[in-house]
Amino acid sequence: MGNKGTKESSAKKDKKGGKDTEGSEGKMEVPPATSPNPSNGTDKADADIHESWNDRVLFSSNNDHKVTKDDFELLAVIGKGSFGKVMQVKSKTEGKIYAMKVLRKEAIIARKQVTHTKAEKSILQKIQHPFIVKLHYAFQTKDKLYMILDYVNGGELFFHLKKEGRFAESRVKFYAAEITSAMAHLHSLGIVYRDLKPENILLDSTGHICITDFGLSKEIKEDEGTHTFCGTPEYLAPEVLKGQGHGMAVDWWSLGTLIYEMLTGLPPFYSQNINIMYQKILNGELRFPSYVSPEAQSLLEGLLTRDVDKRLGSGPDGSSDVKKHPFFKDIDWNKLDAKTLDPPFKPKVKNNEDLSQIDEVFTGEKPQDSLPEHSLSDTMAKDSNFDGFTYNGESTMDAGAK
Ligand code: FS9
Repeated sequence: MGNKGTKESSAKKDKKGGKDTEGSEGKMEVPPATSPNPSNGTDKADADIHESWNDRVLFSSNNDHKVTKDDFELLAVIGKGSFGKVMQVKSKTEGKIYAMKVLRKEAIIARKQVTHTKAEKSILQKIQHPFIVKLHYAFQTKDKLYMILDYVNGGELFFHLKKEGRFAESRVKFYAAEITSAMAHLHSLGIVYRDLKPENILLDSTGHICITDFGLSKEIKEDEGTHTFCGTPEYLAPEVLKGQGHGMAVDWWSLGTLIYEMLTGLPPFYSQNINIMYQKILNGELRFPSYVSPEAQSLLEGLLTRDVDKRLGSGPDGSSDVKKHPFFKDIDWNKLDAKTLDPPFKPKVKNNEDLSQIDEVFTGEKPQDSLPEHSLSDTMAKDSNFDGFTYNGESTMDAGAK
């Protein structure tokens, strides 16, 4: 299998250097309270990368062991971009399969994604949620940042949607509820996801939702300090297009577009022509095929309300307003979060190492942690970017692990 014949995965698009690739600047926005350094891409922010990165996020059986890249056997490439790549790896000490995201510091600095990279790491580190990917370890070498994440192998939700055209409403309800639960949790921590779209949502091997992509690295943005948008806009709220805000409500709008697309096969304001799509998002009429139930239509009218203050989910207790909507009336939210509701569809994967849902563009590639390690001291410019880093000639995580 793979993504052939469908809209390409964001990873594949990036590999091909397509312009309308990945969505925009960082996906996660940390509110000022938890983000002491909102000035993106500054030298100060660059310096912080190094200090805040190395972490054993969860404890392994051997608490004294410093985790390094040498603890992982590289199995396959599963995603690739100009910032780095994502590989399926196997822990030599635990025997467990993980996804290892490797990012080149140089590229992150050059594309001014330092703040977003750090936000992704610190947010993932904080979050424990059944439908959000878990970050197990973070470490670095002189040139690269590493994140060891759950390996999730049921395929992109997008891939399954394109294959099947559209989903039955009961199936949409299940996915929508799991995503709503994840958004509610993020919002409760003051985090706006900002990039809810089918490419960023995977299924795990049992068919539950797993949101894996938390910001950064899927660049395309020239400058993270501004909020211009370069990608395709179909899931963006009108206020984002107008540059008028990035509050929690943008996630409820995006959830609306996603639910609409799962129900009908296309986003609500879609056009192949990007300019027309912009206009439709700003002014287009919301219309439904007759097979969409009244409850679903009502939910979508609520979520796809252009006036931010009137949008479903924008109230003081926004998440519970969404959860209480009649569309979700038969969802037991406690059972949902406990993963005791039976997923409506089980991905055809044999086991945790099964790569059949991953695009062979990547899996055909020899896995190596290569991209020649440039010396960061090669140029003065790079040096100054890293001023203040606690780097001491041998990466803390690399020490003793040549
Ligand atoms: N288990 C399986 N697949 C995962 N994927 C979701 C993320 C995808 C990805 O990161 N693609 C990508 C990465 C870059 C980067 F620069 F970061 F390297 C650039 C462009 C695209 C890969 C497939 C996954 N994620 C966590 N666990 C997972």
